[in-house]
Amino acid sequence: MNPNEIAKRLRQATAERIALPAFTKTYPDFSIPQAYEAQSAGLELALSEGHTVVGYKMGLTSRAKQRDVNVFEPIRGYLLSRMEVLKGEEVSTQSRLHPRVEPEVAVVLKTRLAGKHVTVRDVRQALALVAPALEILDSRYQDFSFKLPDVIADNTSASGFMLGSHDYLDKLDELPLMGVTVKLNGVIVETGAPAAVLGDPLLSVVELAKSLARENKAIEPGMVVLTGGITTSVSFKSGDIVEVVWPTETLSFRAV
Ligand code: OOG
Ligand code: MG
Repeated sequence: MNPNEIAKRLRQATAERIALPAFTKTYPDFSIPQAYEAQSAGLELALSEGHTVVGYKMGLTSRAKQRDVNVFEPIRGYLLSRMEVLKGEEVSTQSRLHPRVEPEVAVVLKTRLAGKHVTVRDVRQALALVAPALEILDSRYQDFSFKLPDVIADNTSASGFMLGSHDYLDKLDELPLMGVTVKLNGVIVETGAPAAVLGDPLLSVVELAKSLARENKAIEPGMVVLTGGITTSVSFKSGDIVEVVWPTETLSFRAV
């Protein structure tokens, strides 16, 4: 399978809101390296359309998420500026296929983080901000059903993200066991803590740096990194009120 062709079909599925069957159904040999090539080709398409990269995301870094999609290996994707949803903004379901939301910890770096030998200490030194966050997912595949190469090619289902305004940089030791809940129309539907993400979400940043190093890329200063869903993702539809409740801040939106 040609990575450019895959990227184009995923782009079209996003634009026309028509879900695709997973590529691995037709091409069982679709490999992980080919999938990252397709992801890069998709990024090139986005850049050629004038979009800009504002960061990266890790996925499938918690057991809950791995079970969610039956894929048991962390993956990486990129974040575009247009994906950011500001606090108070509504989230469109019209422009998405089958959106879901999940609570995450986000970090912003002040210095470059590169190479395959990055440690948690390096990550701590590079941190500018540690923020409560949520991610909006939208798989471009039918029934949200895919295998590892499919979801990598599909930029790990990335569709949106919201960052809180609180900074947990001086609470790094407490962060792993800080509770978070997800409420749908006022009802708690998921509860979790950042420790679900590899024991400490900063380890997810280490994994990201290592994964990028394989492509001679780095996490650049100012970039946002989503460290991965803490709980199972929650589907939402137009009219729903979604709240991700952190100890000091609630991130919420109305879906329209
Ligand atoms: C795959 C994306 C995974 C995460 O945080 O684990 C992800 C999916 O669930 O569609 O973003
Ligand atoms: Mg996620």
